[in-house]
Amino acid sequence: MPDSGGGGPALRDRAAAVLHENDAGGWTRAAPRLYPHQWSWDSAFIAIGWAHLDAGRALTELEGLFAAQWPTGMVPHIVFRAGPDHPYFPGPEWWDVSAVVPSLPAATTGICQPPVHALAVRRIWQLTPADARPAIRARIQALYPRLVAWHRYLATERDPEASGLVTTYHPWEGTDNSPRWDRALARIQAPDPGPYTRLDESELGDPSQRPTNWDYDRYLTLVELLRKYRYDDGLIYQHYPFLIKDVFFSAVLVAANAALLDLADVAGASDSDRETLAGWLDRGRAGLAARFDARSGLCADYDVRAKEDIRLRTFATFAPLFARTADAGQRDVQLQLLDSADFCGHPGLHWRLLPSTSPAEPAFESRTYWRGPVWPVINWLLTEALTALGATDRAAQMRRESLAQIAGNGDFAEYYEPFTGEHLGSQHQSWTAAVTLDWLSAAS
Ligand code: 2M8
Repeated sequence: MPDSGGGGPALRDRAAAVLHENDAGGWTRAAPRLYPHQWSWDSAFIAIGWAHLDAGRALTELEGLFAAQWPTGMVPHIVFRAGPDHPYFPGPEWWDVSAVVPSLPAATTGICQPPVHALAVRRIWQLTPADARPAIRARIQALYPRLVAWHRYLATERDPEASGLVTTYHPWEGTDNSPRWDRALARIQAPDPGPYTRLDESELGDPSQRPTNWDYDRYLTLVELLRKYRYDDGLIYQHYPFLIKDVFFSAVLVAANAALLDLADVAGASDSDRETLAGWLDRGRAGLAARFDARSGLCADYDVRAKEDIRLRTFATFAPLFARTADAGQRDVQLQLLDSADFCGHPGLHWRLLPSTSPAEPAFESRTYWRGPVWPVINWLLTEALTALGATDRAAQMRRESLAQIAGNGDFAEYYEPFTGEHLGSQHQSWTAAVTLDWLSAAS
């Protein structure tokens, strides 16, 4: 009998049903109502879920996303695919991308999200049945150059210093209202995006879980500035106020470069691509090592504009683990920190899972989005990393507790209150269902 974390086969069926329910025909809504379009890193996790049901459908998810890749190589954070019956704020008019990139098949935003996509392609290939391999291999070969171009964009335009660290331009490039961005947002001069009406608060029914209007004023002001600089990375680097060397984003890129190297034979990658990927991988690891403090065990983001470290205890602290560090010293210090009272060893936690912000941080808020709650996708990335690092017992425990947390009720919540385990945010969140499918199969 598979260890299904308390959910049994029924949990698998329910997770699969969420993906089918959110399937809009070749692409999957991130959530049925709150997030009705195609989101970039959601799609990558979603493809991992689809891979357990249908490898071809999984690849279609990514092919559709990469069809909206920009000429720079950037994969946009949202592809606006849902029609007018599915409102979302802010919509395409706020980004006005067609003025700059007229050739795209659909409207998109002008920023990006962590590059989980190569991890998804590797999982799809691992799960492809033998008889489907020739067809799937051909499709991976076609997609591979686009993945390399995406990583090249991150390694060059988003890292003009060649530091190995990706510069992010906006809180929406992953973890919206994380306290990691508070000081940088507070420095934005005269934020005034003009009048706007948010939809998320009424959609969710509990505004206290969402970013505040103070946050949204700044998010939208940043969008206006990006539009003003016509999404030109050079101009943004010269003039724009929000530039962060994001260690979590950078760690995902390291893991994704390793995944592309793993796929190199399948994809028939050239020697030059292999060399380039290996170079980015080494540089990424060195960049993270430079942000790591062996005494505290913390890995810190860096605010390029303010020239200051962002020393906060959040999930991003564990960037070296997420990047599957090859340095045993870093690994051991971080594994200890992970189970310390500041993180998973906090006595009040309902499950021993990594919260988005440490309960010991003054900015911690247990019910508010990226300021405290547990996010299954982050814990999925961590279980993958722990497994790769040989901490297999800890990974298995995290997987079991994650499944138990999700199985508590059939809603596949977006995020979870760390002390009570309460299910929060959107329901039927696609990426929660997707990682459930992956964890269940690992447990069998
Ligand atoms: C959240 O972000 C969107 C904006 O992109 C929002 O708050 O409206 C974040 O959790 C983000 O990481 C995620 O990709 C997105 C869709 O699940 O929702």
